[in-house]
Amino acid sequence: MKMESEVLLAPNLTGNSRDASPWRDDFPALHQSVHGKPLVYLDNAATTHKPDVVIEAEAAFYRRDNANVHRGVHLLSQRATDAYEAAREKVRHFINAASTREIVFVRGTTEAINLVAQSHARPRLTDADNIVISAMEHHSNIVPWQMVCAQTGAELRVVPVNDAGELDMEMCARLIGPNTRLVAITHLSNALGTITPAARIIELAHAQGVPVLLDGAQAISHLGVDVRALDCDFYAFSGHKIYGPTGIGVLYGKEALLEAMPPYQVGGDMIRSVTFGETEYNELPYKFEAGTPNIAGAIALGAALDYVGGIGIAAIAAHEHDLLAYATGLAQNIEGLRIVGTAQHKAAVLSFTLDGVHPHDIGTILDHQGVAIRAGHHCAMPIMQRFGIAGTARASFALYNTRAEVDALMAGVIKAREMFQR
Ligand code: 7TS
Repeated sequence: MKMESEVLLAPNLTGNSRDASPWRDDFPALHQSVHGKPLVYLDNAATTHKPDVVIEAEAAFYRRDNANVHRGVHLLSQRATDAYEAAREKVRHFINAASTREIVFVRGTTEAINLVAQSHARPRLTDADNIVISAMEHHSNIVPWQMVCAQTGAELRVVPVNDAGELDMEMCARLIGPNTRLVAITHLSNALGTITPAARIIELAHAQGVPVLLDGAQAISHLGVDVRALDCDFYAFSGHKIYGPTGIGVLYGKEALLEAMPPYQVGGDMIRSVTFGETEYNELPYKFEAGTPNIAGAIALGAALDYVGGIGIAAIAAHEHDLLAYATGLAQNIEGLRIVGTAQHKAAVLSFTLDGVHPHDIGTILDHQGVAIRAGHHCAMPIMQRFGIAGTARASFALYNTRAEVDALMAGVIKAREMFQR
């Protein structure tokens, strides 16, 4: 009799042509063993690996151009400034913003959202107002709003999700009212993989004159993001989730909104003139970039966006869609496995529980098979509470993953179940 794992994995042993990623060799860190097994990296929602072009771009800056930006008359400073500003243009182009004045370099999604909460929302909020978020937000898109609500007495309203992990759009329409000052919603859920109906949410909010922030931490590397087509007011993402470095990210904001906002942090590089009597702030986007920025990080993020743009998000999305569909099909055949997040529109994330096996045990057993996943609440505790669970095991896909890696994941899951059923 065949073992269940053999039956499950049989389709792939034929050497399916889709079982490959033409981009895999671009990523040096993927070619290693962990615990004596080839690394299968399926924790891409936490952070992606970096291609050589990104690593080289960062190293080249330090080897050749290293200098501070926007201040030196010397050649290296001019080269550093040119490269930093060229990276800003690459970001603008990648998300189709109207102007580089709308592209603020920050540390990442978390900082971008805090900036909007404190600089845009806080001065506008009273105890009669509210902010609308959803039940499937990452803590980074919950806690900044909780804090600004505590500071102002405003109410935090939460759009519920259904059992599939889809937003309740009827409730969404009802919760956005005349006293709503901002809607802040994820574009793609890190915990469930749900793609939210961002365009529809923006339409609903704009009908009431309410601006919308999209948390694009996950969406940026999986969906094509066109901020002008979406007509979102703010868009936040992190470089490290789109094959770029950690410590660099982007806040996009419509120029008129950014113009009306006070600086978030103050100090060097964001001023035009200072006397002890008063300070005149610099123009956009520098008003929001206090202190020496992550110059090398921005340049390397630019290289990452060039890399992704060169492949094309459509090709990446098709590859990842194939992996997710393949993984979902296999997962549905594993006894005791429950997929958490079964929205009609999903990308790149397979979250699941396994009867009788704690997610951390799944993660540990998989790690010993060389398979890296994340286990736990994924910094989205409220959505775990919504599903009545403490956490899930989560596999998340990137452009370099293969069907063979999905097979390794499923073989590990079956092994975990067999170990715990004994
Ligand atoms: N928003 C979403 C939807 C995220 O997935 C994350 C990080 C953040 C915000 C915060 O991004 P940061 O770069 O500022 O930290 N998500 C995850 C994750 O799913 N596993 O580790 C980090």
